[in-house]
Amino acid sequence: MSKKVAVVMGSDSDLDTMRPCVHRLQSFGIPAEVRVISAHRTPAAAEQFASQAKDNGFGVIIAAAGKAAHLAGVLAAYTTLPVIGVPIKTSMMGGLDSLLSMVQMPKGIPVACVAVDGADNAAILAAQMLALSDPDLAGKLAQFKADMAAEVAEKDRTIGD
Ligand code: RP5
Repeated sequence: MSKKVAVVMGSDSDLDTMRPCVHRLQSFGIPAEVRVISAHRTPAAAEQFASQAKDNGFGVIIAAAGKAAHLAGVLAAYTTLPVIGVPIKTSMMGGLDSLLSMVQMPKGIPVACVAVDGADNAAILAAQMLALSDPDLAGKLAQFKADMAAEVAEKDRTIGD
């Protein structure tokens, strides 16, 4: 079985956006643990979670937050695990505030940031990271890409019908 992926979000209001992430991880058979931890409202919990994540069996952390979206960066500060950030869409410029808060990390503490509301891609990227040391998962990812390509090819074939 592959390592666990943590899907951490800054608020339960992020959950609907992040459901596709959890479902995608499940579709690959990756155990996911969903948490609500805020960089600002529960900073001690953020530190504790990230500091212990590796020892607790996690391989990747996915962190979703909106507005002053510091969660991914704060978690990354306390772990050597890869952290994938998902900026959540807001009423401010479609979530550009979240994106910039997440992606503009200082040198030395990277966050791999996907698109605004890019929950599905965060799961796929996490799977690709875990697949480096998990041949079974690598096979599932190869099949996933082949299925996707076949779907597009079928649309290409039938679009003019
Ligand atoms: C962020 O602020 C959360 O990640 C969420 O996207 C946003 C709003 O949070 P709530 O005020 O709805 O709890 O911390």
